[in-house]
Amino acid sequence: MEKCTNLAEMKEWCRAIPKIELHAHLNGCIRDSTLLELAKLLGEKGVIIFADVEHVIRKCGRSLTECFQLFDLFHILATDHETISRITKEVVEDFAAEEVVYLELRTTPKNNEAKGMTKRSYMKAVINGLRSVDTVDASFINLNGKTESFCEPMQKSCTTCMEKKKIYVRLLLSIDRRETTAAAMETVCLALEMREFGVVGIDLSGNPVVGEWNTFLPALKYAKEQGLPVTLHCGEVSNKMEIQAMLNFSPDRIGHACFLDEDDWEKARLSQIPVEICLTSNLRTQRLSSIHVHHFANLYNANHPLVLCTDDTGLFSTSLSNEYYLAAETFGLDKKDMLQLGANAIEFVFADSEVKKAIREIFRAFERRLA
Ligand code: 6MZ
Repeated sequence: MEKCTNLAEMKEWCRAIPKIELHAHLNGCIRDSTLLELAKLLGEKGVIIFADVEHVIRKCGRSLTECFQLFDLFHILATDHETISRITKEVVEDFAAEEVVYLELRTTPKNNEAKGMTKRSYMKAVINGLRSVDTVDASFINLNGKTESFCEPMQKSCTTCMEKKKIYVRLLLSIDRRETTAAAMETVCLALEMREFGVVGIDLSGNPVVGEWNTFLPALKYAKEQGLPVTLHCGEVSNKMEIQAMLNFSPDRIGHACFLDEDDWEKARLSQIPVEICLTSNLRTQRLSSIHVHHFANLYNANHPLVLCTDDTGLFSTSLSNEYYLAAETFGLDKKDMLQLGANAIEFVFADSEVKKAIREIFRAFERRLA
C-alpha cells in the first residue's frame, strides 16, 4: 500500500475505509439541523425561547461543564418517543454514510412521567428508530427478537439494495452518574431483558464530577455476574481513588482515560483493557493542553488495545472519519496504519462472534478490492 502523498488524499482515505464506532452517545450525536428544528417547534409552543437556544446550539468550543448543561437542553428538545425514534434513525444513517460498518450506540434510558415515558418505552422508541432506517441497510435485532439482516437483493438488477451502505448496529445502555443505585440496577435489569433485542453491554457515563463510584458498583457487579460486558468512562477528570477502583473492577473497556497515572497505566497494560479514544472531545472539553500530548501516541506506540471514537458527533461537530484523519495527521500514521487501526477494533466489540466474523469479512473484502 503506497504512502499518502497529501493531506487531502489522507482525508479521503479516512472517509473511505471501513470503520468501527464503539463510543457514541445517542443524544450527543443529534444533527444540529434537527436540534434547531426541534428548538423552533418548542419555541413556537412557548416552552423555550428559540433565540437563546439557537445561540447555545450554534456555539463552538465548550467546557466540560457547559457540555453537561447542553445535554440537559438536548433532553428537553428530544423528550418524546417519536423524537427518540427519529434521532436514532438519523444517527445510524449518518454513521453509515461515512463507512462505519459496526456501530455500538449508547444511550441512557429515561423515565419521563409527563411524556408517559418509562426506561422500557424509551428503549422501544430507540429500537423503532432502528427499524425505520431506510436510506441505509441496517442489521439489528428487532422487537420480535429476530435479527433484521441486510436486505438481500433477489436479483442482481435490484440496484437500490445493492447500492445501500450496510451497517451492523448494537446498543449499550448507559447509567447516568446522577442516578441512584436502584435506578442503575433498573437499567442493568432492562439491559439483560433486552439482550435479545441487540443490547450488548452497559456504560457508566454522565458528568464525571457528579456521583460516587460506590453508588453504581452493585449494578455494575450484577451486570458482570450476568455476563453483560461493561465499559466505564474512566479518568475523564482527575480522581485517583475512582480510577483505581474502576481498574480494580476490570471493565471490558474504558473510555477517555485522560488522567491515568503511571501505575494506573501499568494496571491497564497488564490487563490489556481496550481504551476508547475520543480526541476531539478531549480537546474541546480542555482535558489536554494540546493534541500533541494526547495519550493516544503512547498507547499506540506500546501496542495497547485502543479504538478511535467520536463520543458526541453533534456536540463536537465531528465524525469518525475526522477522528481518523486527526490521528493520522497529528501522529504521522499512514494509510496502512489507519486501516489496521480500524480493523483492530473488531476484537473489542461486544457483539457475538458471528457479527465479528462478518465485520472481519468486510475489512478483508475492502483489502481485496485494493489489491
Ligand atoms: C461523560 C457523556 C459524555 O445517553 O442521553 N455523555 N458522559 N462524558 C462525556 N464526554 C463529553 N458525552 C455524553 O446521550 C447523552 C448523555 O451521554 C452522556 C451524558 O450522560 C449525556 O447526558 P444519551 O443518549
